[in-house]
Amino acid sequence: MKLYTLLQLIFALALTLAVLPPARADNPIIQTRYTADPAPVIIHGKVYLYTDHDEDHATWFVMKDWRLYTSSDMVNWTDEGSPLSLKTFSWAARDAWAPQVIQRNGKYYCYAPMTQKGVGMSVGVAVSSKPEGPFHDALGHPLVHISPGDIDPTVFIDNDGQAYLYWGNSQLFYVKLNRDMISYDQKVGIVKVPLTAASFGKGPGVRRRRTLYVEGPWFYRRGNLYYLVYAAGGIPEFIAYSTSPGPTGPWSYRGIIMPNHLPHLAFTNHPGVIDYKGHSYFFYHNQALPGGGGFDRSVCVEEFKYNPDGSFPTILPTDKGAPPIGHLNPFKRSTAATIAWETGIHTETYPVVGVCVTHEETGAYIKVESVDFGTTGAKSLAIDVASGSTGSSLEVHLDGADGPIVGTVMVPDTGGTKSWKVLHADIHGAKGDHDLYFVFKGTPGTHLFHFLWWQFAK
Ligand code: FUB
Repeated sequence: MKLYTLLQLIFALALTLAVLPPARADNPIIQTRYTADPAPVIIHGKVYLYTDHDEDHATWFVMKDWRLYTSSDMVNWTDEGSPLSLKTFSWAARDAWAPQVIQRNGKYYCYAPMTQKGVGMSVGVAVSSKPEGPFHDALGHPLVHISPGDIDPTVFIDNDGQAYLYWGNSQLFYVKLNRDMISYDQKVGIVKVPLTAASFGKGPGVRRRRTLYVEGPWFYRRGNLYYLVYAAGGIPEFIAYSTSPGPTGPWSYRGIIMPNHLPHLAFTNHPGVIDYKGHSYFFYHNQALPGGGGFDRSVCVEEFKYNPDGSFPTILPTDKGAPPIGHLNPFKRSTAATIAWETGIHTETYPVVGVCVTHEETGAYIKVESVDFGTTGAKSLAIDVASGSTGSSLEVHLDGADGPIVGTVMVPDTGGTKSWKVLHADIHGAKGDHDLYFVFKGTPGTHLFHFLWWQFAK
């Protein structure tokens, strides 16, 4: 190749890299904590994603509270804190496992499994007047307990108003919930679903596994078809599904949705499926975050399309995740805990102010994806921070933590990390649609400042 042609090629490549949008890597969608067992639900036009929470450095399931994240664009997730925990249930000993929340009569009901003191796994129900909680134990005792496999409740209200709760590990049960959502039809009682190869696939036959069904059922209806999507096959688990013409069966095994033995998947998996703004989404968990493992898992999401007959395509885990389905409006106040991707930060809930970003060190950043500054652009930025030290700043970059800088807010000592102050900076060159990066700068090795919310002005 002639030197001239080679130079042309290098120049063309450099130009292409310069104009390419930044590579997206948004899975796992929550990076500030290990999260598992996603339970998404649409409330007030937003996706409310309830998860459980694996404690750091766990060598078994060490899970004490449930977490909530919300999004209206599928890429920026706002940490809403912990709406309930084991402390919500006086009878709970440990194991805050896979929950699901549903709305009825202006109230929100959270069904959650946990170990009942001296008994074993049981399913409780908590209620709140707000989806963000706090939730309160509705009964003071479990809603159901029938076997050691009483985990992973999934709840659904059918078109005729009848609500169903399915659950179970190795065995599958359901009850017909009464309209109060905290009791069930005692005449029907707890129904054990027959696990047959036709309904749930032929299993390995070892121990009790005559079918593929293991745990983590996710029950819903789409058109006239009822779906049970579940963790299957033993360890490592894949995700499979069955469908039925009615809410209580007969179920027909339909195949595998997400195989196992793929990079970053954990030995468990757990589905959550929703349709939102004309798109279909499949939530699951893996172990892809740094330090991750089978007991330090992370929730992910993929967009998919049902086949015309309502069957699922194969869905493979990606590190890209789902594309954005909207733009974030930077001229409306956003909490600092609204994050598409981050490195080096934590989120904490503080009395009075709520969830904020903490413990950020120099170089840490928050990425907020697909932010539309419009054609006139932003002229200034306001941030609410609390700091006990001097010499820190928050840099505002576009399209990369080292992308063009459009402003810097100097952060003085505000009187301590409980003393909140709104600070301003001029912004230059923030127009159009960009990924926004807040980069924390200050003395290396020290915690800089707490960051509560931000808002641009035109
Ligand atoms: O997270 C604890 C348990 O692991 C869940 O209840 C199961 O679905 C599995 O993901």
